[in-house]
Amino acid sequence: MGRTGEQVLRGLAGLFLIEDEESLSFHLPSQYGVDDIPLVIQDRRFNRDGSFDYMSAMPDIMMGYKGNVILVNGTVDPHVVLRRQRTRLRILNGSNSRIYTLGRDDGTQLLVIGSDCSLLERPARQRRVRLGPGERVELLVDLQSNRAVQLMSYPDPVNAGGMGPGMMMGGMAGNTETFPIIELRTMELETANLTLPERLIELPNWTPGQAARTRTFTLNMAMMGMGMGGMMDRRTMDGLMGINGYSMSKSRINEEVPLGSIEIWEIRNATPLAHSFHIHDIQFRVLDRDGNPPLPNERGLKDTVLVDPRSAVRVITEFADFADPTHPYMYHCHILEHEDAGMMGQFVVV
Ligand SMILES: [Cu+2]
Repeated sequence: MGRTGEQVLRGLAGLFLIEDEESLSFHLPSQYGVDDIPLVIQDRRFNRDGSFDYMSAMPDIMMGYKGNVILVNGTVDPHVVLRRQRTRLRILNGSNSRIYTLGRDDGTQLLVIGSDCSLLERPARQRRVRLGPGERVELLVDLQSNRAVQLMSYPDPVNAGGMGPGMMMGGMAGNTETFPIIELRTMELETANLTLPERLIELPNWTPGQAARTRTFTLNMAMMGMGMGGMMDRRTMDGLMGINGYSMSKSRINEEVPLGSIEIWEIRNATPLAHSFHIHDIQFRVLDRDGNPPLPNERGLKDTVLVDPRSAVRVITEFADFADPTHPYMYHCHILEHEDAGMMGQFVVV
């Protein structure tokens, strides 16, 4: 605890690929490493000797660690040679804090089939997919023979500016840059069946009317030296960062959730940075962002959701199992430096 950022930076990040009979029934590309490719996207800074630079300078903590080199599956300047017309990419943003705004450089829309924890109910086409730390997305990419495509990251339309003058470190410190993630090279491609079922899986459709209650989670940062200290409650705030005024403490259970209840969790972000809110134990559906419906790539089951500056996101879920009065689950910001600085809490299901 308190060292997750460094642990992940040094390699402790990966994927589980989970299938069941239903997901296999759609005959999506599934030959691992051939037309079913996991991509873990991370960013790093390097020292001159090639070791990772993990400076806990204040901007690294406040804004989250940002690197100036992109790694995909641990590889600098990555490419993959594809042999099939259609390939499935299972993408994890395994970065400590960077948000990616993914898109294809040839202007073709992304074909999204899955989110963090499930397939979508129906495939969706989107020009861009924003992915915060800890979030996942599954894409199908359709390719043409002998024509390479770059999967790119574009400037974040929502959270581009960082925290204003003095906090920007230049280069890729913000989310304002355009840069390649991975090059998808092709040769002569084996043709594939490019039809897709219009409907994929059925998801639980919890409605606000079923919710026993709404809990609110306000993300706090002590904006030191930035004239924004009034945003936190100094009577209760016991660390640099917290949720509802409390920094993470192993000796504090912040919430008790009754087993079997459906609840709305409303995450409020009054800070000038986007945060990536992650809940253990359950998988949720996103109800809305400031009252607006979520984007198609957020309509699957999820466990991590971006909460943009000065906005609120409501998620809904059912606490159906794994009750235990003593062993808690965590909820936290998935910007790992924020988590390590205390933007985390604990709940039990009883
Ligand atoms: Cu955060």
